[in-house]
Amino acid sequence: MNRRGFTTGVALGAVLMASSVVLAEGATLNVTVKWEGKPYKAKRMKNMNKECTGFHDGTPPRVAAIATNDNGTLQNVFVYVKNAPDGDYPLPSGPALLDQVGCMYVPRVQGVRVGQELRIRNSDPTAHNVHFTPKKNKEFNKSQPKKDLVETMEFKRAEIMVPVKCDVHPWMAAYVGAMEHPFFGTTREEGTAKIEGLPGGTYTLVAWHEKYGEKTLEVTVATGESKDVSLTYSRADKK
Ligand SMILES: [Cu+2]
Repeated sequence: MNRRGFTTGVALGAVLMASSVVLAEGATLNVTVKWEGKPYKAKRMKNMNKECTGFHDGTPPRVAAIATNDNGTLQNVFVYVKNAPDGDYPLPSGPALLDQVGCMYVPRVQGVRVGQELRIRNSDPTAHNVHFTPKKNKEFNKSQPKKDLVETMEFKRAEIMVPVKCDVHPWMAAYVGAMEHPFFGTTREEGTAKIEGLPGGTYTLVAWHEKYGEKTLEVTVATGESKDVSLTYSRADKK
């Protein structure tokens, strides 16, 4: 390596180290999204066609829009810090994935970074049509006629949330949040999301659910602190 290349390498290493130090020293928010009341038992889908029902051993799956967990939490809630400071936050090293499995989107709700590659895969032996209907980004509408086909896209602007639908199967729905910063997460089977590397400060934490809308929480954290916070939804929140 020539002298110039070596210098560049050292400089780049220093920058990478500096950013990881900032992330390591930042605050952590351990977010739990609670569900108040009885667990929600979704009905089985009535409108799933025969071919797709066949991918589920002939029994249609439950409607996926509202899913509660046995530990009293709610799934598929996108949580994010609203007023995060501007920064040059590195993108994740790998792409995000929106899969189509059994004529359902997996995951149903997720966040990706602006400029991050989002792969859209058809894991079903049938045709899907992936249709993003954003307001601030460009519309994306592509058919995926065969199993294992992969399309890629990326968002140019931050947008919460971008609906995704399949023009072949009207029950299919997904929501993708495009974020300028890494301070977000989505609740799954544990009902929790971890936000790490947040600079100390006072923030508005926002929770978004497709049927129950938004909740907000003011949170103050110090650099290096790890804080447990929670937001609570109930049936009364239905939009
Ligand atoms: Cu489809």
